[in-house]
Amino acid sequence: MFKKTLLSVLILFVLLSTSHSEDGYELWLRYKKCDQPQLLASYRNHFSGIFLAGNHPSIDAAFSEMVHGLSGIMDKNIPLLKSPQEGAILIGTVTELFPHLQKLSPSFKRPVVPQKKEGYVVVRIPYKQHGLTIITSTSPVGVLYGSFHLLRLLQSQTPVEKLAANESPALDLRMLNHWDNLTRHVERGYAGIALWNWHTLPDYKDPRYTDYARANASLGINAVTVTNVNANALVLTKPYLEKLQALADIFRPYGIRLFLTARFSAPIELDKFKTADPLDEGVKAWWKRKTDEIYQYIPDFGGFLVKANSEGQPGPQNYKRNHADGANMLADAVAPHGGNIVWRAFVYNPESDDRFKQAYEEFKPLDGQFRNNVLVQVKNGPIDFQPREPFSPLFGAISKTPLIMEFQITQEYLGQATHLVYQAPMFKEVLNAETFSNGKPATVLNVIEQRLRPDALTGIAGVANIGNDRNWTGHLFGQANWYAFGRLAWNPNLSSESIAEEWIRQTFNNHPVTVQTVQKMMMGSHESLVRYMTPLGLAHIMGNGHHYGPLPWGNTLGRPDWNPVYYHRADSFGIGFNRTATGTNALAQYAPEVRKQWEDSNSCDEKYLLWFHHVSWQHKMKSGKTLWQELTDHYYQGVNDMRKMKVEWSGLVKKIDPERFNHVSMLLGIQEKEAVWWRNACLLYFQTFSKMPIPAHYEQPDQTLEYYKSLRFPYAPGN
Ligand code: GCV
Repeated sequence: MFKKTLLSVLILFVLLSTSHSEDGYELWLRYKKCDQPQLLASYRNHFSGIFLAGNHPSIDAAFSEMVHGLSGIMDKNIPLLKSPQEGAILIGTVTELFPHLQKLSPSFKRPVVPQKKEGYVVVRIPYKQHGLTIITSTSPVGVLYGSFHLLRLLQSQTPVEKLAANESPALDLRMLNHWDNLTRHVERGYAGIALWNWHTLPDYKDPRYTDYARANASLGINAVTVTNVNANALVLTKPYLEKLQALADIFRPYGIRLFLTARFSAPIELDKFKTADPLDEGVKAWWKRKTDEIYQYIPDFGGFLVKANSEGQPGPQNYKRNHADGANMLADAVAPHGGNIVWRAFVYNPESDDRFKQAYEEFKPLDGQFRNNVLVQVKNGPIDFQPREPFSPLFGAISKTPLIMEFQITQEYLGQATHLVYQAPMFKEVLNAETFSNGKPATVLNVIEQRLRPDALTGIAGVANIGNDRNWTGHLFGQANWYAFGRLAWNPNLSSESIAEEWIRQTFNNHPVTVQTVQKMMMGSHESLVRYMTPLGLAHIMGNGHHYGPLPWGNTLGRPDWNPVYYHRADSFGIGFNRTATGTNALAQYAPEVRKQWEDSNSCDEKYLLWFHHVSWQHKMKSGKTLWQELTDHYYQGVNDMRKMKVEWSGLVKKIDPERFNHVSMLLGIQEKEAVWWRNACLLYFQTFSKMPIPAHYEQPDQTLEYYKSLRFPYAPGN
C-alpha cells in the first residue's frame, strides 16, 4: 500500500515537473521534435554536429542555443566537433571560420557576408554526401542571429535544400522600453510584475534574465531600457548600478545594450542641488560625473532615454530652457563614451487648443538644434497609442534630427492582456504611411530609415508587454506582438502575414489547419478591435486612469484634454474633432499632399474621418448609409468578428495542447463580453445625441446607459 502511494506520488511529481512544457514559457523557442518523419530523417542525415570557430561569449550563446534547438528538433544528441566534417554546422565569424573551411578544401571560397556588423549569412555548401552548413558574419553577434535564423527555419519545417539566409537589419537601434518601476509595478503592464527582481539583484541572477535575452536575440532586439520613462533617480545610484551591471553582463553576449531612463531632476534629488538647469555648469558637471560612473559599471552603456516636461516629469522647461538644451546637456555627458540620448517627443500641455498639435509645436522649431548623438523618439500617432491613429505629423516635418519610432506593444488601449489583437498590421499601417517629407514621396519608414549623418543612428522602440507571468505576456497572443515588433524592427518590409505564420509554426505547430486558422484570426483582429472600440476615427474614449473599458461620457477630469468628451465632441449635430482650417487646423502640420487626402470630409479616408472632421449624424458615407448607421454597423460587426474568432479557435481543440487552448478560449470569452460592453456603452451614449435608433434587426443592448455609467474598476491593472 505504502509502495503504491509512493509510486503514485512519484508519478505525480514527474507529471508536475514536466507539466510546464506547454504553458507558454518557452515562447517561440520550443524546439519540439519534427513531426514529419522524412524531414526528420533528412535533418538527422545532414546535421551531424557543430563546429565552433573562435571563442566569444556570443558564439558560446549561439552554440548552446544550437545544441538546445537541434537536439530538440532532431531528438538526438548533437556533438561538438573537434574539426569540421561532412554534415557539420560551422559557426563563427568569417575571419575565424574561413581558415577551417580552407583546410577542408582549398577550393572553398571565403563566404560573402553582409557589411553591416549584425548581418549574417546561412549557406549550405556541397561537401561529400551531406554537405556543410555555414553560419557566419563579420561579428559574433551576427553569428548568434544567424543561428537563431537557422533554428527558425528548422522549426518551420524548411527542407534542407532551402536553408539559406542573407540578412542585415534595416535599423540600428531595435529597442524595448520597459515601463518598470523599482517597486516592480509595471506601468501599463498586464503580465504580472517586473521581471527584474531588484531586491535580489545583483547576486541572484535569475535564469529567466537569460531566457529574456535569448528571446530578444532571436528577433534581433539589441537595446533595452529596463526602467520606466516616468523615472526614479535612484536607479542612478551605486546600489542600482551594481544591479544594472549584473543585467548588462547577462545581456551582452546576446547583443543587447542597456540604456537607462534618466530623471531630469536627479542632481536635486540625489545630491541636494538647488537646480537641474541644463545650462548650469554645476549641473552639467554632475551629469558628466554620473555618466562616467555608469560607464565604469557598464562599458557598453547605450545612453539615456528621457521623458521630460510631460505628464508631470521634470525637464528643461522648468528652467525656461527648451528640449534641445536639456537633451544636448546629457548628450555632451555621454558623447565621450559613444553614448546616445533618446529624447521623447511625447509632450502636451493644457495651453494649446488641440493636444494633437503639441509635439509638433514644441519640436518642429528645434529641428537642427540637437547634438549629433541625440535621437528624438516619436510615438506613432499624435495623441497616445490609440487603437488607430493617423501617423504623427512630426515624421513628415522634422528633417535634420534623427527620429526613432515608438510603438506600444503593451496593450494599454487595445484591451490590455485579455484581448487577442495582433499588432503587426497596425505597425505596418503607420510605417507605410506616406509623409511627403520635404515635398518628396517618403513613407514614415523611409523617414526613420534615413541616416541623416554617417555617425547618426536609426531606430525603433517598442513599449514592452513583458512581465513575470509564466507566459511572459499575460495573453499568450501577446507573445506574437513582442515577436512581430522584433521581426519588423529587423526587417520592416516583412508582411504581417508572414510574421504571423512564422510565429504560429514555432509557437503552436506546422499543421496547415493550425497555421491557416490562427493566421486568419490574427490578421483580422486589429481591425475588429477598432470596430468594437473606436470605429471611423474615434479615439481616447476609454476609462479614466486605468484606461480599461469604455467611458465616452467621461468629463470629470481637471484638464480638458484628459476627458473623452474632448476627443469625440459628440453633440446634437454630429460627432468628431474638426481639425481642418475651420477647426484647430492641426491638418496644416502635414505636407500639402497629405492634408489634401484628409481635409475634405467627403473624400477623407473613413478610417480617419472623426479624427479630422465634425460631421453630422446624417453625413453620407461612401456606402450610401448615414454616419449613424455606419457607426452602428461597425460596432455590431466588431462584436460579430469576435464571435467568429471564438468559433474559429474552438475548431482547433484537437490541434493545440489543452493548457494553451483553454487559456486562449477563456480569454476570447472575456474579449467577446467586453466587445459587447464597448458596443453597447458607446452606442447608447452616442444615441443620446443622435436620437437615432439602433436598427431593430440588431440584438438590442441588454443593459441601460445608466448601468454602464455606474461601473467602477478601482483596481484595474497597470495604472
Ligand atoms: C509612461 C500614456 C500612458 C502613461 C505613459 C505615457 C508615456 O499617457 O497612459 O502611463 O507614461 O503615455 O508614454 O509617457
